[in-house]
Amino acid sequence: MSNNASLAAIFQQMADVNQVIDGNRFKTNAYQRAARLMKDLTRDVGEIDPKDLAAMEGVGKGLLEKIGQFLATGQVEEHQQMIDNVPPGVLALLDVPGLGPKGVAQLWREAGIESVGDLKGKIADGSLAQLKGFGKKKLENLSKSIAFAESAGGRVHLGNAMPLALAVIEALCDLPGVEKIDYAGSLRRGKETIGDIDILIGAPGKYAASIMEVFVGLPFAQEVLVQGETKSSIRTDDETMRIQIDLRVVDPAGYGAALMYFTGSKEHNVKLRERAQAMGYSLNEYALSHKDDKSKVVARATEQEVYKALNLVWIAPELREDRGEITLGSNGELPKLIELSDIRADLHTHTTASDGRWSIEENALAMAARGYHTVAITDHSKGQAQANGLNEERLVRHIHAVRKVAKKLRGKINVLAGSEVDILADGTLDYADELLAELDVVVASPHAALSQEPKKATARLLKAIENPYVTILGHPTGRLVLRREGLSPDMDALVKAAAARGVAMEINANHWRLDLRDTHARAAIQAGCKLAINTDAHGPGDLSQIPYGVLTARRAGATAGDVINCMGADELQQWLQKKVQKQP
Ligand code: DGT
Ligand code: CA
Ligand code: CA
Ligand code: ZN
Repeated sequence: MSNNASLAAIFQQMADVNQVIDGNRFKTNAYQRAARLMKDLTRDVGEIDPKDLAAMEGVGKGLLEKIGQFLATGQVEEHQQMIDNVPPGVLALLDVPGLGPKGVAQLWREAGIESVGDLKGKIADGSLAQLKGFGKKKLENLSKSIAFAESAGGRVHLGNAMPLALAVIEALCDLPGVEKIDYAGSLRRGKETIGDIDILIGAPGKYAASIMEVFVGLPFAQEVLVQGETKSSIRTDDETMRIQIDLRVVDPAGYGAALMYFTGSKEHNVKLRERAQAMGYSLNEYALSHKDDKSKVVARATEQEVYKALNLVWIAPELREDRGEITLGSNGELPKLIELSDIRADLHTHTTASDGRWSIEENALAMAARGYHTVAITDHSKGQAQANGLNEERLVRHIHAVRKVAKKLRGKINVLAGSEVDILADGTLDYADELLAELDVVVASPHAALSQEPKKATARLLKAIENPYVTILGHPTGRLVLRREGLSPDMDALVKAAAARGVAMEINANHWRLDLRDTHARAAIQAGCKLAINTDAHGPGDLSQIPYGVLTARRAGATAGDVINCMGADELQQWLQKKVQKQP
C-alpha cells in the first residue's frame, strides 16, 4: 500500500471507531476529511514538501503531526490508542460489508456482540430477532457478507483455528473405522498463527473413502480443493476466516510415525531424521525402520515408541521447533511442562466498573466455578478514558466494592482488589504510589504510545518494573497478533530487572495478544523471572482464552513452578505479600 492509501485507511478507521464509541461528531468528520484528503493526493505524501503540505486546504497542525508520525514510524499514535480501546473483534465487525459503525455500536452495546463469530452465532440462533433495525432480510444479507468478509487468505489466529479444528474432529471422530484422530501441524505445536489445519485419522484403508466423503461434505467446506483416498483438502470460511484444512487417513498401525511427521516442525523432523540416519535407521511418515531394509520396522505405532527407539524421551509438540529440545530430550533434561489444569488463579480481569461486561460478583463466581482459588479484579486506570477507566475517587469506591464481594464469597474464592494501571509513555504510572499501596495486585500495562522507539520503550517499562507496588507487567509489548507490532523493548534487560524486583511478566492469554510471546517468555524463565498467565477477561466468554496462554507458556518451556497462577492459595498470598514487604 502506498503511504497515501495506508494513511487514508488509518483515518477512515479512526472515523469509524470514533462513531462506534460514540465520540464527538466533529472529530468523526475531521477524520473522514483527512481520509479523503489522503486519497485525493496526486503525489505520495512522503514526497511532498511539508511546507507545501501545510499550505493545502484542510491540512492543520494536528494532521501534519499525524502524517509525520506515520512517515517516521509507520503508525499514528492516536490511532493506536483508539483501536486499543475497542475489542479487536469489534474492529473486524467494521469490515463486514453492510454493517456501518452505527450498526456495530448497536450490536456491541445492545447485544454484547464483540466479534464476527458472535454475530454469526446470534444470527443463527435467532437471538437478534428482537433487535431494532435488524429485520430478517438485513440479517440474511449480513450472513452472506460475513461469508465473504476477511477472505484474505494468509495465516489465522491460533484462537480462531483451534475451535474450527475441534469442530472437524467432533464431526469425524465417531465415523466407522476411525480409531485415532488428532490435529497435527502448527496447531498441535500451539503456534500463535496457523497457516493451515492438519487433521490426522488412523483408520483401516477400507474406511478411508467414506471418511473423505463425509469430510468434503462438512457444512463449512466452502470449497473442495482435493479429494483423494489418503489426503483431502477443503477450504472453509468459518469464524471470519478462510483457511485450508488438510485431512490424512493413515494405517492405525503406523499412526505414531505419521502423527510425528505431520506435527512437525519441519526443522524438528529434519533433526530427527539425521539422528535416525546416524543410528543406522531411516525415518519417514510411515515408520522408523532399518536403513538398508525398510521392511524391517523398528517403531511406528505410537510417538512414544518412535522417540524411545531414537533414545529420546517423548518430546511435547510445543517444544518441537528445533530450539534445543532434542539435546535436552537425549539427556533426559526436558522440563515437565505446565498444563491447563495447573492454573488456579486469574490475576488480570475487568468488570463493568471499567469496560468489562460482568459485575465483580459474576466474575468471581465464574472463576470459582472453574475451580480457581483466587481472582484479582483489575479494572482500567483513569488514562484509559475510552475504556471508562477509574479516576482516583472511583478506584477507592471500587476497592470497597471488591472487599465487600470478597467478604461475601469468603470460603468460595479469594477476591483481590487490583488495578490494571496504565504505564504512561514516560514510564510513570497512572496512579500515585499511595493509592497503589492500597491494592493487593497491581498489573501495570502499556496501552498507548506503542510505536515508541525501542530505547524509550525499554526505559519506560524498566521504570514500571522498578515501581515497588507493581506485581505484574501486563501484556508488556502491547502487540496484537497479525495486526500491530507493539513495543520492541530490550527483553533481556526487562526480564533481568523483573527477576530482581520480584515482578511477574504476563503472558496475556487472549489470542489477539499472546504477549509475552513464546520466545520472550522463554527469556523470562531463563532469567529466573516468574510468569503470570491471565485471561484479561472482560466477560464470561473470555475464559475460553486461557488454553492459548498455556500453549504459549509450554512453547517457552514453562513448568507450573514458573507461573504464579499455579501456586496454591496461601503460597500466592505469601508471594504477593512478600512483594509488598520488599517496598522501601
Ligand atoms: P503452518 O501450516 O504453516 O502453520 O505450519 P505447519 O507446521 O502446520 O506446516 P504444514 O501444514 O505445511 O505441514 C505440516 C507438517 O508436515 C509440518 O509441520 C512438517 C510436515 N512436513 C510438511 N512438509 C514437509 C517437508 O517437506 N519435510 C518435512 N520433513 N516435513 C514436512
Ligand atoms: Ca499446517
Ligand atoms: Ca498442511
Ligand atoms: Zn490491558
